[in-house]
Amino acid sequence: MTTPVHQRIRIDIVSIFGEYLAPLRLSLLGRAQDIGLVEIAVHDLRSNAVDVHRTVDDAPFGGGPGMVMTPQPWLEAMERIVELGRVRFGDTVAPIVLVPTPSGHEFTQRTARELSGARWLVILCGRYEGIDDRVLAELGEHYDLRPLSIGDYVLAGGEVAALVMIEAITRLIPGVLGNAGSIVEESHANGLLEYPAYTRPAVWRGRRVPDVLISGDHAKVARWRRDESIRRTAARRPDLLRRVPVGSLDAADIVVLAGLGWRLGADGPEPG
Ligand code: JCQ
Repeated sequence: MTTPVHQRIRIDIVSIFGEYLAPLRLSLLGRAQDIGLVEIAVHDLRSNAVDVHRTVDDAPFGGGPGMVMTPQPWLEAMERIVELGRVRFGDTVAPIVLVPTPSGHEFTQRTARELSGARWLVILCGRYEGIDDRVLAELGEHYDLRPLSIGDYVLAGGEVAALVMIEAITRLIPGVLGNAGSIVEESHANGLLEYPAYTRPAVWRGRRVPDVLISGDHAKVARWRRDESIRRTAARRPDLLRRVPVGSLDAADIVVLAGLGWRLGADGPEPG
């Protein structure tokens, strides 16, 4: 996997609760905007509503609880955003449109890595029971549209999921994190969870840091960390361990797995 070459990334966000996105100004991302690495604009969906009450939702056809977000303001918001973007980009760049939703494809580190190479993202934050599906049908015919889920739970709206995606994506852009050397993808880079980390003091409340970490034997440290990653993944995320490519496991890994009651099947590690 090569690191994409970077120009500034533009992110347009549509929401009815722009205040939810205030944390985007803070910390690393705030600084990334100050130095021009990242440009973020928040757009109020309601400014595209047509009626005096600025309505953006309505009862679902077919009945049932809750409200559905009405289609027209979304399309107008998108048209305005694309018009503004054209001023900046001309016709050379097309946006990737992200829609946070519990019904989306899984957003993973791989997704973040791919999207960290994009020039222009538009994120549509829905609320209530979701957005009228014709919006997705329409946008899907004109743009690279990605309904994405950050996990199997339901939030009150897409804003927090948008914050999660933006943080995961932008921290991979060179310069955004500050220390380029520490853009390690840690957990999930090698398909295993990260090994445990320790710092001083070497003894704290009677708990000693594992001796191997103070031994100065770098090969032993690397082996210990690898073993701990495997142990931790088996205990906490057996689903991930099953998907580790057989070719990425060495003889010592297979011994550790055996000690945990895992064997090597044709499709990868298997418990029992
Ligand atoms: C995202 N995992 C959960 C909630 C409807 C677009 O329609 C809706 C969006 C949301 C917000 O997203 C989530 C979510 N990943 O709840 C309901």
